[in-house]
Amino acid sequence: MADGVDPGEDNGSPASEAELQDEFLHEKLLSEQGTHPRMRLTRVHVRLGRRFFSVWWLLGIAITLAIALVAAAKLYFASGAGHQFLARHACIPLSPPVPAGMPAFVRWTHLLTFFLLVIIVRSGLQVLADHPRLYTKVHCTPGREWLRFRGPVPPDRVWTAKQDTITLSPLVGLPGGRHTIGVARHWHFIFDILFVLTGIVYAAFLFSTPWLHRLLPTHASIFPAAASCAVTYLSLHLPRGASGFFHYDALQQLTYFSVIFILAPLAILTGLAMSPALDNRFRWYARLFGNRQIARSIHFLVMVSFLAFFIGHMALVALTGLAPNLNDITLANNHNNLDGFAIWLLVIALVIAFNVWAVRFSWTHTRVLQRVSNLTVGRVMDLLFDHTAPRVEYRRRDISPYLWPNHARLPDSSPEWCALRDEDFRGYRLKVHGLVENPVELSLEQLQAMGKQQQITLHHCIQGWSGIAEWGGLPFAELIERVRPKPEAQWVMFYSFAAGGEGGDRYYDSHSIHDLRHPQSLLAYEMNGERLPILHGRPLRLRVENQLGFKHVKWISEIEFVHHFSERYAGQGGYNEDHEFFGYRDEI
Ligand SMILES: Nc1nc2c(c(=O)[nH]1)N[C@H]1C(S)=C(S)[C@@H](COP(=O)(O)O)O[C@H]1N2
Ligand SMILES: [Mo]
Repeated sequence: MADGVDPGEDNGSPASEAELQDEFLHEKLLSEQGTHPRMRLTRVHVRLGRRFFSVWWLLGIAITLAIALVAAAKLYFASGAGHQFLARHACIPLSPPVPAGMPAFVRWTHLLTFFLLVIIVRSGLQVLADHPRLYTKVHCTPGREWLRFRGPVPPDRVWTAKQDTITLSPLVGLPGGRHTIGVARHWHFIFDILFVLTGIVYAAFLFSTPWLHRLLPTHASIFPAAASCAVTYLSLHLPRGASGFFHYDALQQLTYFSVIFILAPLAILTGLAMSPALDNRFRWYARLFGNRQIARSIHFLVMVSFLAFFIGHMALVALTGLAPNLNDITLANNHNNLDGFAIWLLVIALVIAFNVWAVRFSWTHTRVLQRVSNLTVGRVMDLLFDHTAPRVEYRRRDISPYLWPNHARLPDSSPEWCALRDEDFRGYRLKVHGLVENPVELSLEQLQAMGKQQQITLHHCIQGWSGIAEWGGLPFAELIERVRPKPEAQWVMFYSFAAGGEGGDRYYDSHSIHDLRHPQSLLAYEMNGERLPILHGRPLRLRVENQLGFKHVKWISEIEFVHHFSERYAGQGGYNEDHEFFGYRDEI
């Protein structure tokens, strides 16, 4: 180790990569599965006012409503007024005729999108399971969520966000089995990139062919026509002349238009609105949706809409002529044979096989997945966010009434930290060493004397919750100036007094010097105008506002300047990167 200091010395020897993979597979997969509850539909509750209701009630209400709607539509359909309306506004066909047969780009992107969305939705559910609550306020106060997938937060003890996670069956979540947001995010983001690329290819073709006119509503008459379709469908009729998918009816056209031009972009835009780098640079962005948690809720509701669309779409494909419809979307003909059906079955089988493989691969080749993600998703983040120094600040009255505490372990199993705590951190010395000209050991008083900055900022946890707090501390740039990094120093390691997990290594993480020079990168010793609470990192913690929360090391014991983070421990950049396979940079 550089300068003869072994950052792992007080926590046993650093684990090798192979050991970590092993430990993860056998120990964690099996043990943690038992400690977090499995998601159950019976535990899903919505809040109305102050009370939470089971979603089964909602389902009951929805079914009742649907029956009432069908009854009303049937009455209207049979009435004179209904008759007139339906005659005046024909449901079919609105889209102009184009040469028969689906173009190849539609057929291929359609299949590909289906495949990609299966992965995106399954891994997205896995991400949601890591913080199974949805909010309308950016604060995430327990009890104020509008939807939750597990019981209330226990009021009588410290309850960390990590404890709050649930697990999913591998049938539902990718990878499923245990809570693992790190692995899920790799699938989610790699496939997001493929989804966006598919969308770009699709759009390029769409806008250069007459096919566009089948989707783009160009006349206001589409709305009464779509209403006419809705009455027809709701009264359990099929529009006359419904020839499957050669001629879109008005409602069909509007629905496809909405899925492609509203839902898909909204999924991407609300996904981006959860990024700390984006939110903390451009306040207006998350505000487009209200706030970051509303964006997260919309992101979830978009997924629900995709699922609802999928079900309705499949039902109508089947009802309006399964065989010709499937021929149309696969082979561009509407013959009445089973060729298209066979292809469709094959596609389903391939998608299932891929998912089975993906679940296995997630646990047998987790490092490979992480590396692929670092090389793709990481590069995209470089491109999008490398130059965005965070700068958004909130007002005092925006401060969250509650900030989730989050950690696997408090530092109270470190005798060193306990001794310091017992004498109120008077003997605390922050060691700053490694590739620097001027290694130092600084007391809290010395750190405070070096400068103080206060900032009210939004914290983004990788799990999904957020919160606003005021932080006071030393701008990291001041420390950089003091210790004078050598030219080869590019990264800085932060080591905590607290263990990262049940056994072994202490918590640590790394940041590029570039990020640490941002004006909002702080070594914080105050929170909300008071001494930093023990729960939130006393005596010293990090704030690096363009990065996710797990990179804000709490209870800092020492700081080491290195050439590259790969020189430490398993080499992925931090405790979570090594043990939980997180990305080494997470600005989204
Ligand atoms: N030492 C240590 N620091 C840590 C963690 C941890 O487990 N150990 N958790 C991180 C995570 S995941 C988050 S979201 C933030 C939470 O900070 P808070 O508890 O002050 O809200 O701390 C980060 N710092
Ligand atoms: Mo976190």
